[in-house]
Amino acid sequence: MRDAVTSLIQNYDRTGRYLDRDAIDDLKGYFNSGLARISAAAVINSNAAAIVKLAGVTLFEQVPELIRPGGNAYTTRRYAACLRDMDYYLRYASYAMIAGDMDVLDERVLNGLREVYNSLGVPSGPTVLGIQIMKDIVRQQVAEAGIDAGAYLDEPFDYMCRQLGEKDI
Ligand SMILES: CCC1=C(C)/C(=C/C2=NC(=C\c3[nH]c(/C=C4\NC(=O)[C@H](C)[C@H]4CC)c(C)c3CCC(=O)O)/C(CCC(=O)O)=C2C)NC1=O
Repeated sequence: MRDAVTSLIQNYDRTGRYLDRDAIDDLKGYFNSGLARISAAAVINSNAAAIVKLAGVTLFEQVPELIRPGGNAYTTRRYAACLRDMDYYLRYASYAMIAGDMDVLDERVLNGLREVYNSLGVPSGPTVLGIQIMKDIVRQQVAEAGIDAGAYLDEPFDYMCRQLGEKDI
C-alpha cells in the first residue's frame, strides 16, 4: 500500500535522483492540502452511515428496477449487500483521500472485483452511479463544514468509477 510520499520517493530512488523541483511542487501540493484531507475524512467518518443510507435511497429512486423482482438488489439480503458495498467504497475512498494515492483502492477494493461482480450479475452502471451519488453527498457535506473541497475529494470516487466502468464489470 502506497501514499503520495512513498510513491514519489520510490520513483526518484529507482533512478537515483534527488528530489527536483517537480517533486518539491508535488510534495507542497500534498502537504498544503493535508489539513483539508484530514478534515474531509473526519466529516465522512462521522456521517458514514447517513451518507450510505441517503445514497442508497437516491440510487434506488433513480434505478427502481434494482429492487424489484429480478433486480440485483432485490431481496433484503442483496439489498443489504449492496449498501454494504457502498459502505466499502466510502470507507476506502476516505483512506485513499488521506493517502493521496489510489493504490489502496487497487489493492483492497478493485482487484478481483470484476470477477465477483460478473459471476453474481452485479451491474456496473448502477454501481458507478451509486459511487457518484456518494461523491456528491460528501462534496456537499464537506463544503457545508467549511472545508476546501478540492480535487483531492473527487479523485478516489472518480478513480473507482473509472476502473469499474472501463473494466466492463
Ligand atoms: C472491501 C472490498 C470488497 C468489495 C468491494 C466487495 C464486494 C462484494 N460484493 C458482493 C456482492 C454483492 N454486491 C451487490 C451490490 C449491488 N447490487 C446492485 O444491484 C447495486 C447496483 C449494487 C450496490 C450499489 C449485491 C446485491 C451483492 C450480492 C449478490 C448476490 O449474492 O447475489 C460480493 C460477494 C460476496 C458477498 O456477498 O459478500 C463481494 C465480494 N467485497 C469486499 O470485500
